[in-house]
Amino acid sequence: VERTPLIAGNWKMNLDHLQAIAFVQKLSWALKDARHDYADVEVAVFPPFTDLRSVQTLLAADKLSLKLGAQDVSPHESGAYTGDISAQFLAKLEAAYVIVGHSERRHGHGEDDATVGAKARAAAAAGVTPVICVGETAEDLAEHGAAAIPVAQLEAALAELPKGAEFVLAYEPVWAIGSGQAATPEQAEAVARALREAILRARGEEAAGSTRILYGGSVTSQNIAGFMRQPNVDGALVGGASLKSDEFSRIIQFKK
Ligand code: G2H
Repeated sequence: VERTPLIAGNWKMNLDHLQAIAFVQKLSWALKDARHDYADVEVAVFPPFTDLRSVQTLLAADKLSLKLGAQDVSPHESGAYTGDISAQFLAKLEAAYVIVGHSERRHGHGEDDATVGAKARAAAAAGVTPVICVGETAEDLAEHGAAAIPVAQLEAALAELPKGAEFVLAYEPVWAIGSGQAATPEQAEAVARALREAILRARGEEAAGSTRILYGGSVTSQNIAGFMRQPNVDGALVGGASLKSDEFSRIIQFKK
């Protein structure tokens, strides 16, 4: 099966809307220069909520096929949920993707598997593809090995997500996030393979063949190619290195 690689830039809580406009303009110039080098790669940026409208306007005016994503979403449709953002609002802003269950939300905001699953379901219902994040901590790794916790997190999320709903999976070992210590391509591949087998069990052959599995955790232009060479790794969720337009455009132009 051919899966279009996805390179996703998770800005986290960086770049206000004015900085975002300047950044996306710089990125689009860099990508226009490099156009032929990444024709078969899908690229998405995930700015803070307050930037989405500005970035959407820029992207709509641009001929580039940069996609827009959000970093989180409410599990609820609408109503008395102070501070929440509805998936329908994201859909109206033409957000193609939304990250759910990033470890910084699981650990910093107490999000459990059921909440992550409910967020994925709300996103899918609004037509926004959830990017479901899973990953083990250093303690999990020592105790259970690499794949057990990510697979359990995936299965719990899929229990909430209707059959047939499209999703992207991001494997982000917590020990590799923002640490400068990325997993090796072989480590990423081993867990990605286990995750694809779990998709096969839960969703069948078509979903297992078509679902993209990203690696995330200290991805840079120096290590991207090694991940992209792995048969079960279909892209990357990039944090720190997505905040520099030159570096991010080098990542997008990875050469296997
Ligand atoms: C993992 C990743 C992006 P970084 O959180 O989701 O961040 O590339 O900074 O490790």
